[in-house]
Amino acid sequence: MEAIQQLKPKDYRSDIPPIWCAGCGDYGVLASLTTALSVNNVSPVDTVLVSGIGCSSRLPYFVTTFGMHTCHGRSIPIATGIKLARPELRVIVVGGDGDHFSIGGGHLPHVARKNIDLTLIVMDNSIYGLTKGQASPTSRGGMVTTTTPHGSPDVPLNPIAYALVYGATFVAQSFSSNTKLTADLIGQAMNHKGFAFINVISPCPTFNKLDTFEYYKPLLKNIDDIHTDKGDKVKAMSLALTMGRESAEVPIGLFYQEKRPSYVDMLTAIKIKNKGTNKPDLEKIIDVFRP
Ligand SMILES: Cc1ncc(C[n+]2csc(CCOP(=O)(O)OP(=O)(O)O)c2C)c(N)n1
Ligand code: SF4
Repeated sequence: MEAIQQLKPKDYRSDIPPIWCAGCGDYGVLASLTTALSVNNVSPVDTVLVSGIGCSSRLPYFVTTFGMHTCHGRSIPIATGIKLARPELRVIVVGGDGDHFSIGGGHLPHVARKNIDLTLIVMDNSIYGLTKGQASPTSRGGMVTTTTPHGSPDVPLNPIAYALVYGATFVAQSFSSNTKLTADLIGQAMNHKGFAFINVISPCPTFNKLDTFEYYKPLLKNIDDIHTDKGDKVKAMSLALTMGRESAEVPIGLFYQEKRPSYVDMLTAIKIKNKGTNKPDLEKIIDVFRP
């Protein structure tokens, strides 16, 4: 990647102003992302932000990197294609809990277990914001929404446990107004080899009147105070299962990190091993998808 003169966070902001509601948690994620890009001296022209559809998925418009606003629930396969065709690019996926745990939920297990070199930032507001307040997979049991007028009968999905069980090699959680922690985690995730998942609890004050800033603030707990061995997956899972959002404490920080060859590393190793043999040439197969 080309070396660039260190840009300031504001230099990563495009001239398109966000159209999120006043007080939306997504502003904190945008601020954290531009800080992380600046601190890590990321070149905007070597970076692609890929999103699906949702309020949160508008984020690529507000940043000067390349961006793709794709289809609801399909940002992960599109981002995977970009990374395989252009492994030298940094690929960051952003979107909502609906995008990634509902319609796109089928992609998360596979991007995690294959350890594809992407950073996924979920802006988790436990509601469908863009479509005005339907229940999402992380909505609490009993929550009244436009699609659950009698209260949601469903058990909410646990994003951290989900990412851990499918083999993600970097799993973290943050809170949108804690921009210092969120920027730090995004930086670590971008520098991680393989698939990195960050669930950022990002309140939607317009349509979710339960999961508010005021509700969460007293519950948030720095995970480093109780969990220091980030390679201990059993402890990470136990924390994820016992400290959910409706419990007394909600841990934020890095839950788990593992070193495992990334998908791009594995493909490169196969290409080297098979060079000059009669095995199919992976480069030629991938070439079909290159512009
Ligand atoms: C295939 C398809 N199905 C449904 C929709 C309608 N739709 C757009 S965004 C959305 C959910 C948005 O919720 P989320 O992904 O959590 O993002 P948020 O708006 O809360 O940031 C839905 C159902 C769509 N655009 N495309
Ligand atoms: S509807 Fe909710 S998620 Fe969407 S911009 Fe407004 S506050 Fe944010």
